[in-house]
Amino acid sequence: MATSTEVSEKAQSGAKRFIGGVVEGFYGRPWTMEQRTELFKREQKWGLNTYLYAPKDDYKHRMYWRDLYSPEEAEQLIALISAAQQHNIDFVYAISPGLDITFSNRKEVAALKRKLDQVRDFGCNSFSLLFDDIETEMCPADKQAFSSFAHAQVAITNEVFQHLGEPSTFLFCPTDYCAAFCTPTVTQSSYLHTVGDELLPGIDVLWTGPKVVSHKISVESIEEVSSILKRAPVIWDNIHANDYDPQRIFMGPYKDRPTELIPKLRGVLTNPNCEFYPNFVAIHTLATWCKASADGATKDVEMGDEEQDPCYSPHKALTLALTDWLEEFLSTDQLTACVKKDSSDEEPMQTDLGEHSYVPGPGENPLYTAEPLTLDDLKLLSDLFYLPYEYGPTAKSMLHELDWLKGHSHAAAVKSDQVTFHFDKLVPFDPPEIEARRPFACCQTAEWCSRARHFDDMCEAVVRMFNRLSNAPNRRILYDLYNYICDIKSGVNLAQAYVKSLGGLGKPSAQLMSDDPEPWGFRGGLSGEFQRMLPGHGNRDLYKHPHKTSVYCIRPYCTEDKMDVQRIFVKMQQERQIEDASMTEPPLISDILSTGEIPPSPQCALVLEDDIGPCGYMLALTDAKAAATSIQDTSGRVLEDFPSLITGQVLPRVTDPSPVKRMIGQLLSTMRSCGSRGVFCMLRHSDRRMLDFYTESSSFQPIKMGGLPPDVIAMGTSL
Ligand code: GDL
Repeated sequence: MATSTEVSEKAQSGAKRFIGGVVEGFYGRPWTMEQRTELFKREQKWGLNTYLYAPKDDYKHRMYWRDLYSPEEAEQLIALISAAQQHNIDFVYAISPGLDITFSNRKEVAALKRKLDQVRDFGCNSFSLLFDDIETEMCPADKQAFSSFAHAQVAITNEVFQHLGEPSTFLFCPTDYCAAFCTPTVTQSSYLHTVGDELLPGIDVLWTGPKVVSHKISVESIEEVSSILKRAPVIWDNIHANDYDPQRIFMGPYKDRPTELIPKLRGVLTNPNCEFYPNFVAIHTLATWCKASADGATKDVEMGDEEQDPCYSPHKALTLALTDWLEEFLSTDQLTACVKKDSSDEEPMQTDLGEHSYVPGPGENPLYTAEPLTLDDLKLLSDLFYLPYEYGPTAKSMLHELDWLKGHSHAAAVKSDQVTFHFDKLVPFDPPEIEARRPFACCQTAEWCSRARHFDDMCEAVVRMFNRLSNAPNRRILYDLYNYICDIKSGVNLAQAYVKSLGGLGKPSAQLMSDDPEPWGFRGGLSGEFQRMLPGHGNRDLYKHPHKTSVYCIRPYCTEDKMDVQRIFVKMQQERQIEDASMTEPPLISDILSTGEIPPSPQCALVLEDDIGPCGYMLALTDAKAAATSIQDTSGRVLEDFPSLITGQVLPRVTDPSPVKRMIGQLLSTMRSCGSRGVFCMLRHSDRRMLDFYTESSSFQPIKMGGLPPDVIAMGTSL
């Protein structure tokens, strides 16, 4: 492991060393002095060099920023600063006066100086002024004194910086600390221009990237902001912060920040999870990242991924971190001392009790022996609680499989007594003895059963991981993780029971079905209730596709549906005309199916219903010749290759693409079994959604067809 000197030498672009470390900058319970001291040890061991003290909910850091520290508090801070020095960590003391400071009042400036002087007397040499998360409107007195909010902040920051003798580390956090906060843009932000032009050059600026919690930070974005700030920023990285969501914690690797950034930055400080111990991965992988450079020793990444960083592999950094973390999980030393000393009500695991250790006699219960935690368990843990915008590979695969099992279960998506199914492949994936192991063989296909078993195995692995974690000797890490792993275990259990019920494996447990469930039957409390009532469960940006919350029914079309189908057809036509008023729509061959002029072929019409009523349809003609000659003159060859015709529409309220794709698949299957060689459809270019449904659900490709209006496209697929 490289030392902090090595890191700074590699990353150094000018005279100053690269700032690499941790900012305790989250909302909620601050870390304890003992945890911070532990942090300094780790930072030193892993080659990081800085700790920024900025706990949002520490009274004297923000709310009561003017108040001096009491003698007891002073004693603690002095010890902490000295511990940081012992471990070669630069202790940066931050203060957040922005909630209520009057910048133009000299007494306020004096109060700020007095407070920082006190901390300087504790032995601290590095400081920071933070103006994040505050009201941007100035009070009347300040409006009179300063031409803008940025001018007020910069004036006080420069004055304090000089008052403290221009410390070599002095950080300023702007109110517009990410691109998303800049009005109108980074390059046109007058706030940032003022900071860039007026802030003294010895002061560094904190920046969280494109957003508060930035998914990716690109080199271009940093070049852009640096040119306005007239200095390279220090990234305050919220990638592992979890103070905004009590159900999430992040244990994936530091990621999506190319190492090319290192020479363009003044430093990176990670503002991680509120829970101290689960930050092992966040900090360890950041340290690995900081050590990477163009000629670095970590230049050893796997090939094949287009987004490869030649100097840093998140996957390898994660494995390194988890391997070290496993050791800590398995260590009892700090724990037993700590638990025995601090708490009488928390029973540590039975360890070595020396002479008094109990040995069961013959016929007595054997002692409980815990299975040891494995590296795979930690990999799974990290996968389940990965990063804010990404789940780890196993979690992704579980979601994908559950989605597939839901979508391909005819018990769930289609009323199986009304629609006939045709499956191409009925190949069992597992040998018969494994097939018979768990009775998923039910109303589903062999592929469904095989995938359901695989899903069940993945769920079981989560439960085993939970059990081994709960038995791991290091209780401090476990207690920090406990709520999260309990929560995921319950979530996984629910999904597991649901898949079993889809597979026809009996009803869910009586507890789940009870009219008077236990409180864990309605998890999430009031906040959970609100979330469930919102469209998409209130989640906006985690998934590319909208959430699938509606229950849809796909059923055969009957003559009573004619009016509804016409209504949906006309409504969608009107929607397109609203978007493009100049558009006139000559009828297409397929329109006569929608308007009811020609009835669909038997078994070739489906209606989609949600809880409001009919919301979509798919209709088909196995032999389209009659319809084709009645309206447009298609070349004979098209109808030879694609004798059948399909059409359909769905209302905009259907945000989930899967029922539409399923209807298309169902009709294609029916036409195939009727002996058709191919199917074509005709669409207007403006009908993007249907175009996507056809191309995504089956291999529909554009085909040449004579006599089509310019805004119309014909597509076909062979069966
Ligand atoms: C923020 C806060 C930070 C908080 C984080 C994540 C900065 C500069 N400030 O905006 O205290 O922990 O979001 O919620 O990031």
